Amino acid sequence: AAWAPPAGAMSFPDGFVWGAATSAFQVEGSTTADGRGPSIWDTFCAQPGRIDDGATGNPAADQYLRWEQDLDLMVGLGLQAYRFSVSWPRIVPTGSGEVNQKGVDHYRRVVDGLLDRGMHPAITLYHWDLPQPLQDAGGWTARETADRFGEYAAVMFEAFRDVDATWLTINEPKTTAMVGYAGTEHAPALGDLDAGMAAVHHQLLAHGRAVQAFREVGGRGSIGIALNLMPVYAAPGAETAAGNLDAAENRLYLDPVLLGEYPPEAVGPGPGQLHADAAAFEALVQDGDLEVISTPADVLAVQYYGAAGIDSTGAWLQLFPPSPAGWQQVHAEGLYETLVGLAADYPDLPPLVISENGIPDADPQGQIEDPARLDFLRTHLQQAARAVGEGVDLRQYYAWSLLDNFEWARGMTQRWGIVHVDFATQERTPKASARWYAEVCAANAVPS
Ligand code: GBH
Repeated sequence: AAWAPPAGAMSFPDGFVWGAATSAFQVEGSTTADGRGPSIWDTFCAQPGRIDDGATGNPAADQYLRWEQDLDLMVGLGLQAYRFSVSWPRIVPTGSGEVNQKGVDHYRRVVDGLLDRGMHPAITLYHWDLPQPLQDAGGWTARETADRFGEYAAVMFEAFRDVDATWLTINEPKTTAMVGYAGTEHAPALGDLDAGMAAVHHQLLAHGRAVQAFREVGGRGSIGIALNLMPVYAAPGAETAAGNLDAAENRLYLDPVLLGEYPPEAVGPGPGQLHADAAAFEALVQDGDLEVISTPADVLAVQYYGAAGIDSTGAWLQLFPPSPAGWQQVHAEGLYETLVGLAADYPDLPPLVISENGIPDADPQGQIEDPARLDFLRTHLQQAARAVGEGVDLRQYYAWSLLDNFEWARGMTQRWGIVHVDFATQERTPKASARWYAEVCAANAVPS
């Protein structure tokens, strides 16, 4: 029989941390302020036709100027943590060399503002806004970019050595590699699968270098990578294809980080595999790289949006209801399966964080009453609680997103916030889901 939630509330363990997430390019605006250099997303947005409504990173949700008000907004909702990302081109405007102190100072104010309000900072170092000069030198196809990331990460760890933060190194290396390098929907839109495979390896290497730098600096708090995971469901007779797709979508990132090896099934000519040049991929991996990538981290951050289905030919199937984001198949139980599957498959699994989970508004014009989002959050949190009840060590949860914001190629036409933003005035209004989520934070439980 299908699992059903209990009649009463589902509690989370004492000390569980409740928050919401954003990323720099999606909310900050002020893209030339205080010495910020250009990023690949500034370049991409300037190319006609890339962004549905022609939006750019300016002003987005204007958080570079409105950060203090947004911190107060979160306090008002009873949030205990804020996951934001640091814009690399604010810290190192050319991607290498000189550090821009004004950029560091901005995030110092934000972090101190969080601490003053009793909130926990979760700081992502890379959420897709690569400094353009590094892209000009090959971007993530170039091994040197991992070195540059390690240097930038060390700058941040030094500057925030005193802070008990949750550091997340790279946000969704899969998306950058497969949508930005192999594909063309995201910057830098190379459309080259071999470039995508290089971007996989070099981002993971960058993650490992950052973990090493964190240990060398002796930073407080914890560190890990943020991976978007997707349970794969097989049509009858499609078990091999489903295993391949799981390797390509999930284990290609999990196994090197947690086990120090790449899954051989990820790349090949078969259904569900990445049809890339396996020998070329192997040639990227130098002696010692997998040891660096698997440097033990403190947390694994999971971003969960939905599930995938596949048939024996490798065709993707729509097995679950689509969200207003066409790519998203809503399947709350898949979150439970993902969490317990991680615990079962990886013996040295560190504590887990859900660093993103959410759904867009049904109405692209925006809405305050958002019953579908409330239902999405409720059912996913019930599945998270179910996994915790079975022994999964889950410590933190972040809704995506705190605010309506710049949704990449969808521009401002797809709204993911639990808080509505009127982009004409930048006025913030909590949606029904935010008011409900405030109850969750206060009770440390999902109400029945
Ligand atoms: C997250 O990625 C991101 O971390 C976050 O920044 C983003 O706002 C959020 O999702 C909502 O989208 O353009 O048709 O090629 C989730 C995984 C992978 C989903 C890339 C969208 C692009 C689809 N994303 N995918 S398409």
